[in-house]
Amino acid sequence: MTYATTHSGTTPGDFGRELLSNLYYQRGTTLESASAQDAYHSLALTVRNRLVDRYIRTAAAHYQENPRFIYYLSAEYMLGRQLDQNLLYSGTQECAHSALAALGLSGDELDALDVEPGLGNGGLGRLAACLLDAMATQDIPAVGYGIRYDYGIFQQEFQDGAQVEHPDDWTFYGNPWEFHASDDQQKVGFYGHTEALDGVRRKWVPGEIVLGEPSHMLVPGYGTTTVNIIRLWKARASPQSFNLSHFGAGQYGEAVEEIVRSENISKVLYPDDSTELGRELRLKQQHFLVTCALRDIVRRFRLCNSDWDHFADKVVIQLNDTHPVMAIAELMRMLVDEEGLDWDRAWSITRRTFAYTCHTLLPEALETWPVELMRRLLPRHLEIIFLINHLFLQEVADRYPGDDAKLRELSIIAEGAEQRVRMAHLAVVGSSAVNGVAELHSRLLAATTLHGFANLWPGRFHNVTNGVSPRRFVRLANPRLAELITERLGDGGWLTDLDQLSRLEPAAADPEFRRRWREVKRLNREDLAEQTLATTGVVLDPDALCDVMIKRFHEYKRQLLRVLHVVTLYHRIRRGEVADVVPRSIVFGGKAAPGYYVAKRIMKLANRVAEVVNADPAVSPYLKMVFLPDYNVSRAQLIIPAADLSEQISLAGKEASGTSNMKLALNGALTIGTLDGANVEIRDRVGGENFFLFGLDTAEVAALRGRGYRPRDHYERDAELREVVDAVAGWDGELADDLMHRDEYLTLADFRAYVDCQDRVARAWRDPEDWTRMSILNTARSGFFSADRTVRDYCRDIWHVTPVYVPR
Ligand code: NBX
Repeated sequence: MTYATTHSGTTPGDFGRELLSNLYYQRGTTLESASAQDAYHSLALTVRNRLVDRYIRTAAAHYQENPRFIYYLSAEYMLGRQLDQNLLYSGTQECAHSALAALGLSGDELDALDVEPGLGNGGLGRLAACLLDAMATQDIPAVGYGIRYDYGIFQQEFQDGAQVEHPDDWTFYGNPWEFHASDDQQKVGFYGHTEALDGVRRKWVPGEIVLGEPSHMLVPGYGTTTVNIIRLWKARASPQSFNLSHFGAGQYGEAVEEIVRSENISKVLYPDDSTELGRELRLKQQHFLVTCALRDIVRRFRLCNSDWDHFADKVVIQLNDTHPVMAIAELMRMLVDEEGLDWDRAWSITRRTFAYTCHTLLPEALETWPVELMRRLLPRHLEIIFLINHLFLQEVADRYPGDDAKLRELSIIAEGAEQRVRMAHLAVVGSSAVNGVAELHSRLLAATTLHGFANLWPGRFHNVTNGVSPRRFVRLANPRLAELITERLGDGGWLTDLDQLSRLEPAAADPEFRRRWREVKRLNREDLAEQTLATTGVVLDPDALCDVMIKRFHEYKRQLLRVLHVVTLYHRIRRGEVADVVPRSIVFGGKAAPGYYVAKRIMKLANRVAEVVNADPAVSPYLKMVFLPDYNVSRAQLIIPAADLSEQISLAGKEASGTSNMKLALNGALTIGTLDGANVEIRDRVGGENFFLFGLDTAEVAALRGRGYRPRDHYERDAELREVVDAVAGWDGELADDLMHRDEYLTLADFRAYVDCQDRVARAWRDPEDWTRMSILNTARSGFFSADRTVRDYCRDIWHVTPVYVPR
């Protein structure tokens, strides 16, 4: 076998024979009697087999080199579908295609059975997946740790325009991509009490033990031999938990009660919802993840090392937001209580081991846990956190003598009616590096949200601008564009060296290249139109400007502003004022947290407006609007290649980075956006003349709030806005009322600038040659937004990890 990525060296004959063998021995059937699931699983196993050999070699090379490893801890991963990825990364796309055809199997039909593991909410989870992809591609020794939720992010459906959530039982037919390793089970304690040992050492006697059972999926690098893994933990009750005597007495519910309680821990992914925090099960999940991961990390460390003083040289643990931050207390507990290290030595190891990424600026999104809940659930961890805090506050007091306000500001424990543990503070205190996810975000973090810490430890604060996988979001999502780029650049090297896209710049001036670029976009819009028709019944015009807003529903992201503009266009068209109107397809995608009342109302409004717009024959030639249900990674791969315009319209200072902005720009969409998150860096790179900028910046937002913001003034001053808000009032009085009187996210303040900017977009669209030129330049200048660059930045500034090359 050979392991080159684009050509596996396998023939279709070999591939077909292996598929038949898997059908026979793994599924116990034959081609004649195989179900579609049988065929799909056998195909998946055949592809997976191509990666196993590379994985074994990777593990051997890592064992031999004993390198410094990056362990990525994240409660969420949005991996996307595995079949398309693994066919590409194993270089078997073409031979699988031929083999399936020869066997009379439909590749498309089997592809449709590949279920995407939706183990995350949005950007944070997808970033984790992109970083794993980039680490493997750059031969960085890494393991991702997460939770194997039985139910991923809910599936979204609309009933009367309202979001309805359905459970996502993603492994219902089994998951051919994972390997179970019940031998590596870990025990995780909860509740109980603590007892004195010597000095600061104490013994935790848990009141309940749950087992963590790992399975892993392969994370192949592209164009290299390395295959890393992501290890996901599932909660299992011990075999003794089944209560036989209850069962014998016919009490079936009671018989399995303990099993259910234990196994609920990994039952379901929490939909991000700031209003619903404080739930015991969520804290249990976090502790479960970090305990299993840390024990596994220590097990791996001990394979090649024995001295704790080398731990922080061999292990770096990246905390993806605050969700895994309990790991800091758990590592201290292991080192002090179990291993008998003295506190200072344990603290030095711990602090050097961890690094923390923050993904927000919203103070309300910073996670805190009630002290009383933690005392009950994790009594020893709480004691440790109090001791960490005590020692930390002494340091603060030395630095700011007599400054009680400083102590209150920085303390890990928030005082109030109810004491709470501030997880972000614990993260900063217990880590050697803290980073934001875009330049503006990192700057604002240090200036506002974590200001006090940045003053205390300026050297600890970094920026690492997010990036996305060009393999998934260009090569897999947009094969037509990838082919055109490869043809122009001579080879596919750009897929692992995205800066090479800059060599496309001269092509922007080449009319023939522009024609082909447009042709690719047009075909992609046709694909989107076809899928849209099939899933929603809405007919899109593949020649219309494809105007896309895809992201989680949140007020700060201002989907409402997008809707206000659509209503503006609707009114203009109805009045016959079409001078500045070009045919547009408005495409929405995104889920709202089930408990997020306002986001759900905005969503319903969007669906209502779509209904009105699409039903009006006078408007249809100019405007169509569709809300594609159940936005996920696979849907993203369909929508992004078709997009001409990327809506990145959050209120300045609210979006940490955004990553759909990067995916869309890379695929040649022009951005209409505010100076927020990574939009700033996108604009710097693609050039202000190729970017539609509008709206208040962070300084203007602060100034406006300082003066006292009165949304009603905008309503009264702007007749067109008045008409729009009045129309909204007819559909949803509560939303209109909020806009007029509160408008927390300054939607009305940015309305005029946004609508005028959209008029500039329309005028630009009227010149296809110039639009195409700008589109090509957006792609050519977006190489910086590769997750490979992000990983290199982490390696250089934070991880200090170097590649280990795995022989072919
Ligand atoms: O992380 C997102 C930010 O909003 C984006 O600006 C950023 O680009 C992205 C990657 O850095 N945050 C995010 O997706 N958060 C969550 O999904 C989330 C999940 C659970 C939770 C809180 C937030 N409890």
